Amino acid sequence: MTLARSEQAWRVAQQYLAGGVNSPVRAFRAVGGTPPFIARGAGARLFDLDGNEYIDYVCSWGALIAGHAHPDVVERLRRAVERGTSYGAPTELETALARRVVQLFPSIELVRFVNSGTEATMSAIRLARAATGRAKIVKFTGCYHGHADALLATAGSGLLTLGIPSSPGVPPGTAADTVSLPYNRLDVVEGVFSQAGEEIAAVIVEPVAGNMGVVPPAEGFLQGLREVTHRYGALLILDEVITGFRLAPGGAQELYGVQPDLTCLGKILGGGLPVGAYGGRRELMELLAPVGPVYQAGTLSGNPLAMEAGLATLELLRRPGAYERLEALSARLADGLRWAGEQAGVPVTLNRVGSMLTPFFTDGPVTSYESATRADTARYARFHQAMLRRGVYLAPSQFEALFLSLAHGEDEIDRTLEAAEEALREIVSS
Ligand code: KE4
Repeated sequence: MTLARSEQAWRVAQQYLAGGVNSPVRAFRAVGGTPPFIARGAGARLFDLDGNEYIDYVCSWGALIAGHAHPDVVERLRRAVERGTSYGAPTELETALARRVVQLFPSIELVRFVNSGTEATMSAIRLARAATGRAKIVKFTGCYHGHADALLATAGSGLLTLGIPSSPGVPPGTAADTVSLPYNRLDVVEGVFSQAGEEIAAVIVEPVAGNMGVVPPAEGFLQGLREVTHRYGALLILDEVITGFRLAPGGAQELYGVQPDLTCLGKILGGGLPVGAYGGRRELMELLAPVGPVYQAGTLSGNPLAMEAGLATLELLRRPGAYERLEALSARLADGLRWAGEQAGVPVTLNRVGSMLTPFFTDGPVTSYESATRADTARYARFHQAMLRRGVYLAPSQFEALFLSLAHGEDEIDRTLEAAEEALREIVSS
């Protein structure tokens, strides 16, 4: 397998793009090696500039649940682009996709489309602060909600003490209002609310964490967040950018039966084109301009091409058996990876919820940020490289999720498990 053309493209990219990429994780720094430059995708496969073929488990970080270049998505986009690409004016397409979201998410009465998950969470937090008149936000360490300043904050020395910036460029004052708590620790959340509940505008949480690797919510955790936020007049924001439409048609809130005040969506919603959204009860959403005073806007928000790709993707998810297929294949992959780890004598803890999963290179359960970060990232890196050489494209970081699409079939799972058995045997001795 050669990566000669990707290596050349990588050299050129670094002359013009910061770090050669438009999002850091794509640079493969956590796993090493040259990132393959992709020429095209088809179904569950990616093809790089050198003609190497990969079974894709990144799926554009979860967005492509229908697989790459699905004919229905391509056809709708082809027809749409001939009518123009953006109008900056209302279209019925936006209404159609918003209506679909409202049908699928009972907690959402009104929707606002934006262009990324970051914009969705940033705007939802502004709305929560306006609705409550409070400033503090509670998030969870290891959860990622995009790169808005207020969310690039991590736990300060004490739990209640001011959040500290997790990136240069975030002013201490901005991070100060963000309290970052340990995921799955409802007791700690209760404690913080008992001390400062009246100051807290909202809790924002990934209902199934995907950004520390997959860490499911502990039994009662989400329900507990719902109860404590309600008790103190704070809002519950579920960041369903990953889980929305993936774990169930109505996302994690359908799966776990929790009704948030606001929901953030993205990825699948745009079918691979730039879309984010946030939504909730009418009384909250009508605080937004132009009805209310909370300002938020966007040149390309509700872009007709993105709306078409989202509508086509959600249509494909309505087909009978779609979620059952994702569940069955994901379960087989997870079981097979666990078995391969046991056979090779490599400790692997496999966390999975639906069609999002992570093999943690660690022994013992992974139920928190602390246990996730005990994983052997160097071993994951060797596994990633060994799988890439065998035509399997995994997330280039231990702390991400692997995603399946409707385009993955038995053959992809068989080939992935064959590659994993060989790769694990190879790394166990290194
Ligand atoms: P974007 O701004 O990247 O569209 O969405 C931010 C975001 C918000 N909420 C959750 C739960 C997310 O997972 C994300 C983005 N996810 C990452 C992958 N872990 C996107 C990949 C990347 O950063 O390149």
